[in-house]
Amino acid sequence: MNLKQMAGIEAAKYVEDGMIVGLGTGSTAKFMVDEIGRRVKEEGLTITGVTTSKETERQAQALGIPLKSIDEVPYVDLTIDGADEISADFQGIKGGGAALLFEKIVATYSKQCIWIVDKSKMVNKLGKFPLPIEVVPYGSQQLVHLFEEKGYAPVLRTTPTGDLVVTDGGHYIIDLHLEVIEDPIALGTYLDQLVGVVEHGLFLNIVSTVIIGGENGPETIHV
Ligand code: ABF
Repeated sequence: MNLKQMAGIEAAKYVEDGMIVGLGTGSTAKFMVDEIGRRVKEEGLTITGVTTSKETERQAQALGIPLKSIDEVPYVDLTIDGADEISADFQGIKGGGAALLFEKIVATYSKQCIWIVDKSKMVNKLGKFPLPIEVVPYGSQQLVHLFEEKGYAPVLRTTPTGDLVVTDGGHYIIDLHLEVIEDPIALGTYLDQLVGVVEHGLFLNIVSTVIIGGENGPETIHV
């Protein structure tokens, strides 16, 4: 079995009847959503899904998972999502899939967050994975210049055909190549106050459980 699939299936076991469940985005989350769809169809699992991207919305709809928007539910019981990097102290970088804004919104209103990964995502310190920053298109070049002056090696994210990536929220993504982030809290605070930055991919003090797919089976860590 694919290690991402293993983590996705293991995480789906935490979903119980009646839950409002945040459904993440990315290749690992896809396996989780497929498993929840199987349980809905085969076991009669009754949940309400809240998706984190149009991509996941399409997948969940095709599987017959009942959906509501984040603004139609009082809260989310459990959000299950992927991650790009998880540090030794369980901070995360997300946004490789350009869905970080809606992912962070749904995670923020979730009682519990589970991240599902394979072991390649587990690192000592964050930063090897380029840090995604979601920015308003108007002024994005000014932010690129600002990040260049900071030595953050910014790159406006483009599609394989060279067009600028536009997120579900209508924004651009600037990826920062930092190599190592010594103080994610301080960096997050700095990024939060920049005019034109909508959100960043540092997911700090958010996750409650990490499930890692591995050759010897899934490893579950309660943070
Ligand atoms: C999503 O999961 C994104 O935030 C992140 O980029 C992605 C991880 O990608 P994958 O599961 O495809 O490795 O939540």
